[in-house]
This record gives sequence, C-alpha cells and structure tokens, in this order.
Amino acid sequence: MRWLTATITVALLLGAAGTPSAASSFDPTKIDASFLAEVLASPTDDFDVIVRSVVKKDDYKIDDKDDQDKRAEKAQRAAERRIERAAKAVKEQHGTLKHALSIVGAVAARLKGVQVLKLTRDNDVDYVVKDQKLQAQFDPALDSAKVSSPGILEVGAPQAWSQLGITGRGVGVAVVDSGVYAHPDLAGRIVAAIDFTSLAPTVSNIPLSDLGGHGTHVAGLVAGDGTRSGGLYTGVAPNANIIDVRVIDANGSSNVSIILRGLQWVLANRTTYNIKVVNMSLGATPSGSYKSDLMATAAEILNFAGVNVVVSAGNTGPFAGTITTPATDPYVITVGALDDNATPLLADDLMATFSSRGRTLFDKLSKPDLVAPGRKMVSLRSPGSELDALFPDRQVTVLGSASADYYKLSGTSMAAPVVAGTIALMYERYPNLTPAQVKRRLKSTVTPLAFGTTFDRGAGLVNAYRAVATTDTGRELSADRVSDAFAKDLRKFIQGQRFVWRDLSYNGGVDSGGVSWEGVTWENVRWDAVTWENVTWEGFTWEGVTWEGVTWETVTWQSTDQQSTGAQSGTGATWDPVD
Ligand SMILES: [Ca+2]
Repeated sequence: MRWLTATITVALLLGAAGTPSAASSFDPTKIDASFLAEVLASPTDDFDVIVRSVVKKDDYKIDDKDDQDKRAEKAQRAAERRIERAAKAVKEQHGTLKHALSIVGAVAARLKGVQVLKLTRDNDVDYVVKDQKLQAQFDPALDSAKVSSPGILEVGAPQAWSQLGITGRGVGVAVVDSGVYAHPDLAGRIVAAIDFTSLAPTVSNIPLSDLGGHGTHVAGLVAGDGTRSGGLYTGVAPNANIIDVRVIDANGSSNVSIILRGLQWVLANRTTYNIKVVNMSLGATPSGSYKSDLMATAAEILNFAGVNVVVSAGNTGPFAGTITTPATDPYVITVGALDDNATPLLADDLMATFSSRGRTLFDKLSKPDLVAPGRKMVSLRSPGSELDALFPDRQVTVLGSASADYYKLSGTSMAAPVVAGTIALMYERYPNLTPAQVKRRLKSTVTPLAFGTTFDRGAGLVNAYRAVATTDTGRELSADRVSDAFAKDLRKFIQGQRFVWRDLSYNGGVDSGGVSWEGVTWENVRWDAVTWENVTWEGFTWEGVTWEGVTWETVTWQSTDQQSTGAQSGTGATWDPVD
C-alpha cells in the first residue's frame, strides 16, 4: 500500500482545486516523477499518456514442440493480451484510447490528471508516462557561406564508392522524420512510405510529400545521388533505398506515441524492405533515466532484432548533460555534429557549438558515440515546405540550373544521416553484420580529432571509407543494461530460446549472483549489467517476436488526434532555430 503515504499531499492539492480528495491516491513507483508533479499540479486537466500493461505469467507459454510459426502466433496473441489489458485499464478510468503500441506493450490514451493517478493503482498497469512532445533537431545556418559539400568529402564517402565500389545498393534506411519529397535525386529509391501523422496510415510505394522539409534533407544526406547537381551534392550512400516513415508534422513536432508507432512498423517490416538502419534526427529533453524511457525501449528492441538505430545527439549544447532522448540510450548510435568550417580539410574543423554532449544527465553515460559533419550541410530541398517558406535564403541553386533543388541546414539532424548512410555502405559489403559489430567498426575506424573529449566528440569523426573497408571482428556491447520495459518483456517473449553467452570465462566465469554462466537460465537470470554484457544477442531468433501493430477488434480507437491541448500543450511547435 505504498501509495497511501502520498495521499495527503495530493488530497491537499485536489482540495485546493475543489475536487473531492477521495479521487486521489496513487503509486509513485508507476509514474515518472516529473510527470507526477505535473499531474498533481493540474489534476483536472487532460493529459496525453502512454500506459504500459504488466506481463502476466500465462501470456506466453510455449511448448518445446512449438515450431517457429506456432511461437510467432503465440507471441502475437500475447502482445494482443497486453494491449487489451492496458486498454481495459484506460476504459475503466473513462479515458480515450488512441492507438495500440505493441512494441512496448502499451496503449496511447488521453485522460484527466485524476484518472492518471488512479491508473497507477491498477494492478494491470505497469507504468504510465507522459506522451511527450518531440522536436526535429536542426539549426538553420545564419549566414550564407559559399555552397559546397565538404562534409561528405571529409568522411571519405567518395573513396568508398570509387575504391571499394560500394554505394549502399539494396540496403534500406528508414527515415523516421517529416516525410520525404519525391526529389529527382532519390528517384526510384523511396521504396515505401507511410504517414503516421495521417488519420489512417497506409503503406505506399508512392512518395509522400514533406510538409516540414526536414525529412527530405535528412534522406538526401543518406542517399541523394546528385542527379540535379551533376554529382556535386550527394549523400553518403547514393544507391541506398529510403523507407519514408513520417512521424513529424509540418511544424516539426511529434509525440512519443507517434514515434513508437513508426518504430513498431519498422520492426514488423524490416525484412520486407531490408531495413538495416533507422535514422532518428529528433529528440526530447529526457525526464529521467533511459531505463524508464519507452523510446529507448523501442530502439533497443530494434537493435537486438538486427536494425541499427542512429540518433542525433541534440542541439542544446555546448554544455555537459544536454544529450536528448532517445540518444541517451547506451545501445543506439548517438551522433554529435562537427563544424567542417566549409572545407574538406580536417585541420580547421571544430565542434559545432550547438551539438549536445555528455555525460548523459541521469545515467552519466559517455555520449555521443561519434561525430559527423552537421553544419551548413547542403542536401535536398522540399519545395514549398514550412522550412522552405520560413528560410528562403537557405535555398541552393546549382550553377546553370533553373531551379533551387538543394537546401542548406545545420544541426545534429544533419550529422546523424551521414552515419546512417555509412552504415548502409557497410551492409552492402557485409550483409551479415550485426548492430553490435557495426557500432564497433564505426568507432574503431573513426578519424581521430585533436580537440575535444570523449564526452563531446565521442570516438571521433566517422570515416565511411575505413568503416566499410575494415574487417574488425569485435562487437561493441554496452555494459549498461537494457531499459526496464525491455527487461521485463524480454523474458516472456523469448524465453523459449537459449541464452548464448559471449564468454564463459567472463566476470570470473559467473554472473553477479555467483552462478556459473552455464547454469544461468530464464528461471534464475539476473537482469543486470553483467548479464547484458555477456549475452550474445545474435544467438536469439527474433522472427518469432512480432511486437508489431496489433489491432484489437473490440477496442474502438477513438482518436487519431495528434494535437496536444490543456496541460499537455506547450507553446506551438515551430521550426525554431536553436543555436
Ligand atoms: Ca574542414
């Protein structure tokens, strides 16, 4: 009955608001502390939330005889039960259900503050978080330097194309962003597009528009082929495929629940489109540890299912502790921005002032992992988009061309896709790499930088040529454990599989409880850093784990409204410069 101790405080607050105090005890262990404070301050306001349900013992019971199909079917049913449980809890509080978020065993919903408090007392509820707003991360250049693409040269991408014959052909990069305009430099290579800001998202092979103008720029840095500039302005992997997962509206804003829907779609469709990389040039100020962050959970699940997750560090530098979420997660590849000073020479490079840096605020992790050029980057223009209209001086017209086909932007948003493109190159050459190997290769082949520290520029500047050429056999495995939600779900969903240990002599041959690695099973496993470090994730079969969009027929998903109002709303989101 641990919530009883908190009752007095909330009763007083509610009393002041003229609401009966009976409404009001809560379990503080099931709600994020900063969100709790917000709810207590405005108990009668509406809040957009994400409600995770508990996993129960009988949700996923597999039999040794079950084949892969049977296990997949059972995993799907277990995921449905999770959604049903969360949906029922919301309905009991008379909340409005918005979407199923099976990747994290949750639903998105809208409830009054007092109802949010009551939810924390529901035994079927594991955790309630605010459906936080996110912003695309960029920093429009304030002056108009002479147009060039030094950043692409500095990372050695053209060397990888010419010397190794590697251009990213056939590799899919999901751009989780504001959409991708059908720019001629991406012709025929936007292989799928889906819009989670629309009322009824459906997948299409016809490119969507990009009302914001951000995603098109990002996609161009990954895979633009320079068609309209005679090769002057290309991305890092000019033959890679783009999967356009639109989650950001025309104003540059999104919500965690929309991002989660995008990520669960990527998980479910990763094989169909050969998606090896997700680029997330977005972030939010973290409200706590990555361990209780659902975007971190979704990113980790993708990572262990074989999809690299590349995330921009944030544009809230230059001080320490400014890394945004989900870049704070130890498993994602966090990219900070370098200022290439408009030359392809390294000697004049600097850290971009705006680039967020570590250590991370809550977990004190060393971030970013590495940096890439991110200042005054020239890439694809989305004509008539919000950005285009707001900052027409960023338009770039190639000499002799009748139209401005390119656009110049700054931000860690522009640095992340340089790394995502590099990863696409790596997979063309070595299709069987795993995310842990990719991260190791990226970091072990960087161009070292003479300035800065590990906490601002990470390992150094990404080197696309060397990352593709290397035969490093190492793997970078975080010593930090995965997020709470992933840890809780993992056992239920993949417990039918064996643990495969990286090193039977690791940690003196025992786990942190003293059990020999060979003796560790799903029944006695300890979910701590030592265990995570030693698990060979590649030993798991993730095909049986669906975690994709579940539709539960008996639930009426009442709202696809993306707008936040009441206590949830901030100032209207815009494409604000953040430098
Ligand atoms: Ca330079």
